[in-house]
Amino acid sequence: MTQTLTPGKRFITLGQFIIERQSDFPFAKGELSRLLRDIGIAAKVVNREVNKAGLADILGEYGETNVQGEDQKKLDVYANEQFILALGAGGECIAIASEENEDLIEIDSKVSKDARYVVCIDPLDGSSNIDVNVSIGTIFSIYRRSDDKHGPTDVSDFMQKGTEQIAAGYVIYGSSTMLVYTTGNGVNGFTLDPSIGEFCLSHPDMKIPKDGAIYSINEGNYRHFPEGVKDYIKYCQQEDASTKRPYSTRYIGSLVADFHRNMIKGGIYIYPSTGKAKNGKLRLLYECNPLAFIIEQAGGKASDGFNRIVEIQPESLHQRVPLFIGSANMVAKAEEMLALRNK
Ligand code: P6P
Repeated sequence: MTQTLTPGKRFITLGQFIIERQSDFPFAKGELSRLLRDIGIAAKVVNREVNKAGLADILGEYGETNVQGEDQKKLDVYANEQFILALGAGGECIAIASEENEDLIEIDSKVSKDARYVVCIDPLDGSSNIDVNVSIGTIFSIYRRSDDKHGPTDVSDFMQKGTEQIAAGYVIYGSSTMLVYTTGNGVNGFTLDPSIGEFCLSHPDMKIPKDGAIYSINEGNYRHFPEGVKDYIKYCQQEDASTKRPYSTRYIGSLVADFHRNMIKGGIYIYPSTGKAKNGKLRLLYECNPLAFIIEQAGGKASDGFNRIVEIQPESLHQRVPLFIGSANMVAKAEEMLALRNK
């Protein structure tokens, strides 16, 4: 007797989803699929260590400082190594620009010598929160070398505007571990199911609300903010029921966590120029551009207060830019207030 299988709600793993969507990607020879697979593998390995950071002696200062002059925690170094190893072994990536390395990391291996992709990565953003058990994240951005570029890579492969990104994503190591990415055909979120060790589609076609009621900024720097930013903060704090103000302020101090909350609930995250950092703190290549690509694909906005982030021409690997990112109408309002002060 034949058994009829009544298909239940089949979960879709990241690998299955990438293959099913491969036709979305112009260079559909499986290259992007392998790159995203490699990143997914490294994210699972990093997740395992993040989950036990409080237990292993991996916690605590590594004793070195990274190119940003920040104390490197052992987990930063570990995460950086895991992503470099995974991307190096996958054969699709020829070089990496990492927050943790001053210079490019060239993948010098037989499998990668004809690779066409470069990856920008912040392997463990918000790592100062590791010791206090606050969510942290990985942010990545993938570019294709221009077709006329062959042979050894150099910085010019990375000096591409954010509009040229082939793919971008982030991993948030939080109450659950999620991988969220776009290849320019919408944004999809996958939650790690530890029981099967797979990222499973949990947030298909993510869209950020056009409006929100949360603003996220380190108001400890208030006195150094540009006047237009101070005006916007006052606007957020004014009573106006029709626009759900006063907004709530939420600032986790971990970009990926603040960004992801706003993706789900709506809101704006701002890291403007401050007295200490005239171009803000966040880096264009491996923080602002990937998140800007994602937010625009989800219906939001990302600017430096005046210009679309993804249209900024990069000039150096670790270049910083001010960041206003989140719900489209909230970012537009902030830009409007900055423009009024710049007349
Ligand atoms: P501040 C973490 O170091 C980070 O790069 C982001 O994750 C976070 O949003 C920001 O810096 C926090 O910076 O100056 O407010 O402590």
